[in-house]
Amino acid sequence: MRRNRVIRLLLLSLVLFLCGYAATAAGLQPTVGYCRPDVNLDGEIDLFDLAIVGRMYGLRLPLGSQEDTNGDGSMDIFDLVCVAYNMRPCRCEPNYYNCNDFSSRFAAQVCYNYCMRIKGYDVHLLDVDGDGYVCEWSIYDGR
Ligand SMILES: [Ca+2]
Ligand SMILES: [Ca+2]
Ligand SMILES: [Ca+2]
Repeated sequence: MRRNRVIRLLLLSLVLFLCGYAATAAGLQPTVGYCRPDVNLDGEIDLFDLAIVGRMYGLRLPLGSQEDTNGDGSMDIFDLVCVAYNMRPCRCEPNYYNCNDFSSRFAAQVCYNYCMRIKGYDVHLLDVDGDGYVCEWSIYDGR
């Protein structure tokens, strides 16, 4: 009995896989292996996108809904992973933040490290003395 169930599940998986493959081949939106993490279409992948997925977690949606990152009609772990995996710690537009915009010095350091990697320089001017440590002069002593 259990063996039949396993075989049925395997067959179902194969059918779903082939459906996705056929849809892709036909130029339709694929149902698997697809990730559109900018849920609110604001050009950034951040906590706002994650919050939308979290709020709608477990819901069934019409196919192709904007909030559904992989277009499979349900808000589930795949949508959470899609957003979380692509999230950036902060924006790297020049001088967008000051030290007191971050919840902690550590958060500022994470942002600095990320933008240094992406842009190659201290876009927010968080490290005035250039020693690689941000917000040292700030009276705010983050955790
Ligand atoms: Ca977004
Ligand atoms: Ca989904
Ligand atoms: Ca410094």
